[in-house]
Amino acid sequence: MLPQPRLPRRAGRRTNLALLTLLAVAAATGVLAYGVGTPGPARVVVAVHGAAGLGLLLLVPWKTVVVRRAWGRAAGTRGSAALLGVLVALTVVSGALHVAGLAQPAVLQVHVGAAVGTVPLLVLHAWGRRQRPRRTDLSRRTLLQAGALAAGAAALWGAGEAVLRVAGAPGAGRRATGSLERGTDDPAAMPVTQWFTDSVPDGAAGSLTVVSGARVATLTAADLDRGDRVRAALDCTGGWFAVQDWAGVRLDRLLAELFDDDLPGGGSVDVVSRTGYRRRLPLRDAGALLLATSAAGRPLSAGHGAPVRLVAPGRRGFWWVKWVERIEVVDAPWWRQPPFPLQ
Ligand SMILES: Nc1nc2c(c(=O)[nH]1)N[C@H]1C(S)=C(S)[C@@H](COP(=O)(O)O)O[C@H]1N2
Ligand SMILES: [Mo]
Repeated sequence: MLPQPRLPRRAGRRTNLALLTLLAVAAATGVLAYGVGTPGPARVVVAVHGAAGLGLLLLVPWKTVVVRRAWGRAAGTRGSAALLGVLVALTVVSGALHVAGLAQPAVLQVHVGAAVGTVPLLVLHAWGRRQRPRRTDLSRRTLLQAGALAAGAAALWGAGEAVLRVAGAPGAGRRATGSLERGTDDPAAMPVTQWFTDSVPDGAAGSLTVVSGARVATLTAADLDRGDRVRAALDCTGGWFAVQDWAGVRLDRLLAELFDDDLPGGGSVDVVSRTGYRRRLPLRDAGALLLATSAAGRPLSAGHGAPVRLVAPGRRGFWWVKWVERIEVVDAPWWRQPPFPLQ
């Protein structure tokens, strides 16, 4: 029998709470990273996500002691605890590979898959070892330690970024969202991606129906070639982006023409695909949205949404509805929809 390491129980408790906090921050910023598309906020979210993940590494020496001490007593939960450890390690390693720009695009799917698998195991693991809050949790000493951990995590993240730059890793040129460039100004080289279970529809597209209240207009794709242009990045949560010159008609302009400027001040607009895939956006954003029929001067390909797709600058790719068949002005607020598409 090995002698028990003579550590105060508190040390293990603080390590575990710190790990739980970092994992919670990593999970929250991971979900948030899918939602943000504008460079400023995206940079912050992605940096905090990276630092939280790397911060886990700083706690490995302490966690090793905690695990060694508990291993003998935890026969019943060893299997799930070990699996949790493996999944967390896999999440961190695949995240680092993604950041380095290696093994794309599969490595980001591994990262997200392993992270999602971690959640139920972590909840069970932490619940089985739940702790009452203590007054010392907010002591000066604890706060200083938390600050030191945060500073260490930030330093590790900064060092990682510097190494990528010096090494000239493919990931050094990432966008603020973390995505890598693929197919800018060359739509044929841009990946064709669906969100979840959707697929490229076959058969010819019909007309486009635009609805506001009782009024209905029916258009063909040719009606949308108005020469409105925008240069914008399509940035997929799968980890790539491409900047294109998109052309078609601005949504505010089209709606004003069709409905003689008689539009509600608030409300939203539902953009629905031929496949049933849909997103709801605030009507006040219509001036920044484009119904695009071409990219880089060429008509859209079938995979990229022909004959017409939504271009939503500053929003992640899942907002850029392809194969648009119906546009409807509705009173409901834009957030009354699932936060991510369901198909
Ligand atoms: N109808 C429909 N539109 C869609 C999707 C989808 O699955 N179905 N996927 C979205 C996602 S997640 C992205 S990243 C872009 C990808 O566009 P691309 O295939 O032209 O590159 O389309 C968006 N529009
Ligand atoms: Mo995407």
